[in-house]
Amino acid sequence: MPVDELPVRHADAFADATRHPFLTAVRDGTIAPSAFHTWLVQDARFVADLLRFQARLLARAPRAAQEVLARGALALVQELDWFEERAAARGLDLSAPALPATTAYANLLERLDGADVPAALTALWTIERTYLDAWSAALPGAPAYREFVEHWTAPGFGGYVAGLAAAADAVGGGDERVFLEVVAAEIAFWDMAVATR
Ligand code: HMH
Repeated sequence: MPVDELPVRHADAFADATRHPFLTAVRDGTIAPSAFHTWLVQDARFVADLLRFQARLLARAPRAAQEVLARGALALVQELDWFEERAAARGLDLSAPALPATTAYANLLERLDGADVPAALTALWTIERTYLDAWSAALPGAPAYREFVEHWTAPGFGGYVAGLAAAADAVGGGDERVFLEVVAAEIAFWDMAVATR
């Protein structure tokens, strides 16, 4: 099925990943600073893990998917610089150890390295589509967090997500099990941040 049908078909799970209390608290400015800091440090690790997954997927993707994957990989490299700047501005140590949800998500990505290309593209699209919808729920965002909300709600990011959908659909993606595994990992990631006090 087209990947865009997956969030419709699994609306409850998708809502848990994209309408999480973390995001409403970022919108309202009521997020505990420690929870936000945990998210920031752990997400920088996740992006490094995602870059590894995406580079490997690029290496085995069909010609038609190469450009969107290569552009996305470059965006992740630049995002790692951006995370370093944001962390330094807040005095955060990005070398802090991975928490269990981050490690579990990294393990899922490693398992997906071994999945076929349609499944891996479906996973990558799900990863990015959940972030697009999640941060859209936090719009406009409290001033202290607005730059993060803007980062994942910018028009260019929406265009990237649409490009990934086209790439996944072109190879017959739309695996529901993969979608639900990624959505569960996203929920666990927000839960991890909120659990930090
Ligand atoms: C947990 N999911 C998580 N972090 C991200 N940065 C993205 C998705 C989007 O790249």
